Amino acid sequence: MIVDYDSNIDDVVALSVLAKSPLYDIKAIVVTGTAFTNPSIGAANTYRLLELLGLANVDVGIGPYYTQPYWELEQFPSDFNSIALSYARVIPKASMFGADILMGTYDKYLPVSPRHVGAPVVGVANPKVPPQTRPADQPQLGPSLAQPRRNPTLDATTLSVCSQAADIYHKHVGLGDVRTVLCIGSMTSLHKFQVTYPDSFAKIETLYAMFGAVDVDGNVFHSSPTWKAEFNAIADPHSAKAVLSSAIPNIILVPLDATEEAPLSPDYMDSLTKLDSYEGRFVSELTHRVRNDWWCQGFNPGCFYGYSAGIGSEITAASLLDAYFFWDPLAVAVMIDPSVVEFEGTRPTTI
Ligand SMILES: [Ca+2]
Repeated sequence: MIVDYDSNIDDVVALSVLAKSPLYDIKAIVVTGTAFTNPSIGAANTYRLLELLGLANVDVGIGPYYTQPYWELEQFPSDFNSIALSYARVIPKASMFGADILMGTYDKYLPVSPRHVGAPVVGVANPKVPPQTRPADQPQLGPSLAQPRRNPTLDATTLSVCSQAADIYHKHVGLGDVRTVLCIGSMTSLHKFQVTYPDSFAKIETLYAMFGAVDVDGNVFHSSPTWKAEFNAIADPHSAKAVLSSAIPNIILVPLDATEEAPLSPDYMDSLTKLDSYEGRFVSELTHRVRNDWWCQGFNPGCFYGYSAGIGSEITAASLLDAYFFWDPLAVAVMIDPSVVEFEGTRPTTI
């Protein structure tokens, strides 16, 4: 299977859980560049996480930096602030305290990987992530964007372990035997695969995705007072609409309606502290750091952010259950044990 993610905190937790399951054989990771993630840093962290998880030979693809229609641009689009991208702009790129350094755990827990991408992210000042030197056998990135150049060949044997996401998808779905995809970020890379290699895309049989909000509010907290948008949906709704309107036979969405039943509750956080494997300690410390630090430093140090309580609210028993959730890990849990949730057999009609 292929995991398509945005290398954020809960993505990393989800992949750590999935890697331990004997039910799935992970062939490749795709790091989408849309929304929160800085893709070259996300890919570098992914290489290191794969080392930790014993998956050092798994391919990593880097998705487009922009949503469509800006996929192929190598320069920052002049009309980026136009209404056309207003939905994408509501999600800022990660800060140095967030996904880029995995709340500071990346140098404590993640082994150094001999594989890494070779260029610093343009436009993101992060003194704690020094520029890396590209080894001669690693792919050259584009001149201004943190993603590989398009591979001119379609031969799987010449595709690098680090290539554009669509090429990596094609290698494993079109030319290989992967039929299952888990998407826990925007659907930008998946849609790029859809339009670049339509015959390969048609071979996908099952898509799991943490996506959407059906009968509950969204979770893009700063987007609008209405809070209707779910993060992965608003990051690239056009790509999502194309993918979800395709002929993939089995599409299993895990929306906010389900994930809101899986908060970082104090009881569950306590249980994480009892994990004694290296991977378990990593997940425990990462989730504790995000629970303790998320939003608080930027808005009101010492206070915790909760949905209903609002930014900078006092920490209460209710707010602890109403802030950060196991969004992406729940999608993995559904893949491993579908009985953890109840299913409704409808497709969303509004994207
Ligand atoms: Ca994610």
